[in-house]
Amino acid sequence: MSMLSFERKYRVRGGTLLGGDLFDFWVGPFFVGFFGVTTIFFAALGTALLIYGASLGSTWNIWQISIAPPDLHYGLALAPLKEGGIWQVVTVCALGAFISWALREVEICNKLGMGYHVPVAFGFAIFAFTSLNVIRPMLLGAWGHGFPYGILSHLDWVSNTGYQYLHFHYNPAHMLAITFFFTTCLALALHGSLVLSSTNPGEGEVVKTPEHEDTYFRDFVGYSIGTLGIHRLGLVLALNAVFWSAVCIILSGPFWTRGWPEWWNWWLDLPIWR
Ligand code: UQ1
Repeated sequence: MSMLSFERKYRVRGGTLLGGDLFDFWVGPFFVGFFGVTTIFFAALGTALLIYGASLGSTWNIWQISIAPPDLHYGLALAPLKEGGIWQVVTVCALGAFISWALREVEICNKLGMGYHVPVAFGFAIFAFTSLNVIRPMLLGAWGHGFPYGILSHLDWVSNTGYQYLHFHYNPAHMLAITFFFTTCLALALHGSLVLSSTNPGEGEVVKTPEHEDTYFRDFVGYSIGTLGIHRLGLVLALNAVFWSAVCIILSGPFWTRGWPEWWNWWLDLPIWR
């Protein structure tokens, strides 16, 4: 592996949050750590439970397998394993694995003397999952409001939940989230294409510098955000996309129960029309 000579210098002891030196080692290219062990534990247990749940179901068709949350009448109680309990334990395993993964990222940041941008960014993704299957179900009073673990079934859940609010595109937080997703795509398309164009100038030509990249955008739109700036912009756009997605689903149900188009009546209800 070509990076090994560089990595040797950074494969340093310490920086762990828990377990001290006990799990402070690598397996091949992978850092283990206490949270590497807990990630494997939760991921293995969760996967085994999903396979057990699938074995109780009526199909092995990968698209159709679904592990459903408990019926609404169980509220926020624990349900029997075969009646949504598997979903509940899998949800705990998923959170255990996701949070372990984030903390393992923190330990690696510590070793390398880096900022915590990567685990913080991943934390937004964990927040999105938590919004759907923990925060919103708790606010609504039943685990049955979570989405099922299945490829097609979770898509059906998204569709049904959307139509429950008549037209989800009128949800203002959903509008913001979509706009951030699209703008993230635009920014990465501009950035990826700019970097490739300057590093692939053509047969026999020298690779171009960041000054060429700045100049391209100054010529093109009169402004260059810079090589560090474009990555800051990309991160801010991507995190906002995830954040507003979480907000838009938490609003739906706990804070707004009618159709989203109706929410816009606040505009027609402004006293200025009277
Ligand atoms: C940009 O200005 C820039 O700085 C040189 C980059 O860095 C390599 C980029 O990737 C992009 C896409 C831009 C242009 C971005 C804006 C907001 C004008």
